[in-house]
Amino acid sequence: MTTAARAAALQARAAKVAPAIALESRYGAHNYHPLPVVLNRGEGVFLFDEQGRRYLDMMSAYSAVSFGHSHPALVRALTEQAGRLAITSRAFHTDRLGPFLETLCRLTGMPRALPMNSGAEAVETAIKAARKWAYKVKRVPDGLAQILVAEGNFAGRTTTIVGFSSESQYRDGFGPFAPGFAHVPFGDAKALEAAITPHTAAFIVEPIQGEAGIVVPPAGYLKAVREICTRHNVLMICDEVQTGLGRTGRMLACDHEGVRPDGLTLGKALGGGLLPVSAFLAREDVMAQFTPGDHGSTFGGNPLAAAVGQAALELLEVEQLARRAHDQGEYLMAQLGKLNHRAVIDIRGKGLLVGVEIDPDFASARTVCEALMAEGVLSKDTHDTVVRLAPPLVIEREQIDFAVNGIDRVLRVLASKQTTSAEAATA
Ligand code: IF1
Repeated sequence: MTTAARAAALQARAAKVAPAIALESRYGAHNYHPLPVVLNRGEGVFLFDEQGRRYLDMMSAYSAVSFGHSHPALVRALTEQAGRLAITSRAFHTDRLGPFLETLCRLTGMPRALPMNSGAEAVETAIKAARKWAYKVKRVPDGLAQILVAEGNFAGRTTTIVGFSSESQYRDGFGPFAPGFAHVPFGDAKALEAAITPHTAAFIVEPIQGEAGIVVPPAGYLKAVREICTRHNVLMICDEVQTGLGRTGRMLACDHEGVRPDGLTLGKALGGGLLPVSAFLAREDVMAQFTPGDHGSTFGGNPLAAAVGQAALELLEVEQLARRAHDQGEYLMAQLGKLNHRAVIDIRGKGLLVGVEIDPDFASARTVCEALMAEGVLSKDTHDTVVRLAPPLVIEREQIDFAVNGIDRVLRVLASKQTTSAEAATA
């Protein structure tokens, strides 16, 4: 049975037992292929399904739930603010936005921040800022600004952004796409320098590529990119929507190499795992390109998002969660390193952003994730072969042990099934 047929059978079986899945299937667009589990409660690192089964969350909503599900301090910040003032638009000032922006700038070392909602909106904001800076400051001829992006990038799902994706599925059927983007190999500083022209406005790059399969560039890459961009007057814009806010063991993944980008996008965990909050941060002359009316968003910088964002940043700092992600990430990598399975062809990442690459001849990462679900561990595959392990930063060591033991059991069972079927085939 093909993977698709097996998945359909799994989905059909799940839909039979779960009305929620049947309703989703009947009334929703089928733009995702979720695991057949219906969650109805989250608490810390745990998620619970409708039957009360408990799961260890090892993907924290693609790193949006770094603080754990429904963190009490963040829920309190949300409910108190929601009861006082939630949405005002930016037509007026509020008492919440300024302090949030100040904290955001202080913790990232960037001078200015523009609040948005989704990560893609922060990236789109970065693109607009870079282009306008190129025309007004670098004096690139109008309409000719070019932005370099890395092969394997993932920066969101808008048509501009998927227009520069290297993943055909994210592009198919959605053209025509915006011009003005060119690809360079990820991790190759020389190729970046060779691609720069007088019209190059910026290089947008994830310090570690998430969706591409937790791809860590060679040591020194970010520093080399910084030097090249400075020398060629090209903006270095780091997309830290996935890697930022402590996830890789430092406040920003750029901090591992002491690199300060000219622009930075944040999202996901900035909303405390409770609501969408993102931001584009940049140096003064870049952010100065936005004058009143140039750019905006109905919900961007609303007092509810600012209050929750502020509480999330304070929690990150007070509980030293970046440090914790470093320490727990080292422990996770050490425990994974003890796995003795031929199916595991690579284990990579930084902090609590880890990918376990599975030999496709052994099983798909999706199959491993489905089996992990039965072990009480929820994770997500990326690019067919990589199991993503990105738990909440508040995870404890015994919970890491539980996840690694689950992976060990799953790989053992899958291996024994393979042996049995191989023996049957030769009998
Ligand atoms: C999906 C993963 C994918 C991002 C980076 C911007 C955005 C993302 C580095 C846009 C979003 C999400 C989107 C989600 C799956 C997930 C993801 F890497 F996190 F696992 F796709 F690669 N920059 N990543 O990772 O942020 O607009 O979604 O808030 O689209 O399926 P967004």
